[in-house]
Amino acid sequence: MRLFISIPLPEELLTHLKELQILINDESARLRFVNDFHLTLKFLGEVGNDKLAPLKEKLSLVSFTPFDLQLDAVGVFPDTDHLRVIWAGVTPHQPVVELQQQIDAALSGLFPKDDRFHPHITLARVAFVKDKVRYNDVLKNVTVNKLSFPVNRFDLMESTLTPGGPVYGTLFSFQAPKAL
Ligand code: 3AM
Repeated sequence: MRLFISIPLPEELLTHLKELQILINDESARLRFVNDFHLTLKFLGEVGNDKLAPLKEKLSLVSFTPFDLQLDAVGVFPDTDHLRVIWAGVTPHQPVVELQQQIDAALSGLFPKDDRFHPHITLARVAFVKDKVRYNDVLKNVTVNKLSFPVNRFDLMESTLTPGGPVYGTLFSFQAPKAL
C-alpha cells in the first residue's frame, strides 16, 4: 500500500481553502484541484503489510506538544518559472519542522530521511500554463485569510491511485497528549 503521514485540517479551514482554489483559478493555467486537503509530513511510498505493525508502533512513540498554525500566503513548487504545485503556506514553520524531524528520527532504519521539507497545503497541481507571467500575477494577488488552527494529531494515510486522481483514507491517528 502507498502511505504517507499528514496533519489533518479542521473543517473551519476547508471553506477558505476551497475559496483559495477559486482565487487561484485563471484561464492562463490548467489546474487539477485537490479534494482532500492536508499538510503532508512525510511520504512513505509503497509499504509492505509486514512493515505496518512496526511503523505504527514507532509512530505511537512520537510525542509532541500541541501547537497552533496560521494559514499564510500562496506559494508554488518548485519555483515561479516551473509551476507544478500551488499551495497555501503555514506559519510558523518551526513546530511543524520539529514534528517532521521527530517522525523522521522515529522511522530511521525503516524509511529514508527527508532533507528537504517545506510545510504546505496543496491546493492544486498544474497541468499546464498558457501564460506564466499572467498566472504568476494572479497568484501574487491572492489574499489569504490568516486563519489559525490547532494541531494536536497526525495521521497515517493510505493513498489509492485512481483514474480520477488519488483517493486518501486515514489508517491510524496519533494524538498529542492533552496540553496541561
Ligand atoms: O498533498 P501533498 O502534495 O502535500 O505530493 C504528494 C502528497 O503531498 C506526496 O505525498 C502526498 C500524498 O500523495 N508525494 C507523492 N509522491 C511523492 C514522492 N515520490 C510525494 N512526496 C515525495 N516523494
